[in-house]
Amino acid sequence: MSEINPLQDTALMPATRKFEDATPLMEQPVKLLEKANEKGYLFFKGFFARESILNVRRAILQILQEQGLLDPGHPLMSGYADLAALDRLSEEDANWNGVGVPYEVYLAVQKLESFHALTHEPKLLSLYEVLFGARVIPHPRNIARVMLPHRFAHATPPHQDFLHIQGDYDTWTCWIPLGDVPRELGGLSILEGSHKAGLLGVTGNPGAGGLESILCGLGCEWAEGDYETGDFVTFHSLTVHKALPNKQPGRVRLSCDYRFQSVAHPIEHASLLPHGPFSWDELYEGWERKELQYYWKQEQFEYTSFDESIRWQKDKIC
Ligand SMILES: O=C(O)CCC(=O)C(=O)O
Repeated sequence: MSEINPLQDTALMPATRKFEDATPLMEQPVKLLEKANEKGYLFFKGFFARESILNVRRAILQILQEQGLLDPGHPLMSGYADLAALDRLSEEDANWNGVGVPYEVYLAVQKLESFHALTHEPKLLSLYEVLFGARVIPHPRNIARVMLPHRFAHATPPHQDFLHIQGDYDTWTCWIPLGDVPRELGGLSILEGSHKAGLLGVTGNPGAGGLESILCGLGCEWAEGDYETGDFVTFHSLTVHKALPNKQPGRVRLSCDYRFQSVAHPIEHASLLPHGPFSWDELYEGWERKELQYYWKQEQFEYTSFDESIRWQKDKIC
């Protein structure tokens, strides 16, 4: 008889429910906080102006096009990859530094002012100010997810961001799809209320981040939805989340992960570094808005150091 792997056994997997739109709570801060504390996440419909999201999408797709990775037979904005070109990539190139794209692509994306500027949208900062009851700082270490459908691609496994960011538990991730991301294109799914379980044990996984949280016996349900341009989801650093598999053949899934916290809370040094072996001076080349550069340097942070040991508590398997 084959042994049951509890991480893969669908009979043991939690049920799913649909995202509820938290937009009506934006005018009711107490209720917004209650919801955030109860569920560990908030989903907003149509929060961003479509054009500001589509500008970033367009800029990233142009980079992919310049690198010969898009199918010229489809309109640019539909984001269809050239599968033959992807097939020619070696595993090292296709998944450089674990980010799922070649080096040239990721560097060019990280240099985009529009990609970093989204974290400074006043409406977004105001929302986090309500959540934290304090002045807020967006981490500059922004991550672009350019999920190319190549043969080395893996959906992001269930995990808690605290494993990777550390610093303060009350750090929230903001996941913004760059364009419509229906479930079948691999939207982000959230394990409701999982932040209350504390830091979970992990095992290795080849998807983004390399770690999968062990979920047995949590009794939480997955929440998910079909994201449209302008929607986003935000969640606590202990809230478990995962990407659904991309089932749309040939299509690239684009999104960004940003992180926010109170300026008064501790931060881990790496949250102030670029995502990748780049320098800020290199990334800032050609930017117009000086106020988006080195903006965190005026803060007096309390720093924490990275604790590697929390990433390898494999003994906690259920
Ligand atoms: O977009 C993904 O696949 C992963 C995103 C993620 O894990 C995050 O935003 O923390």
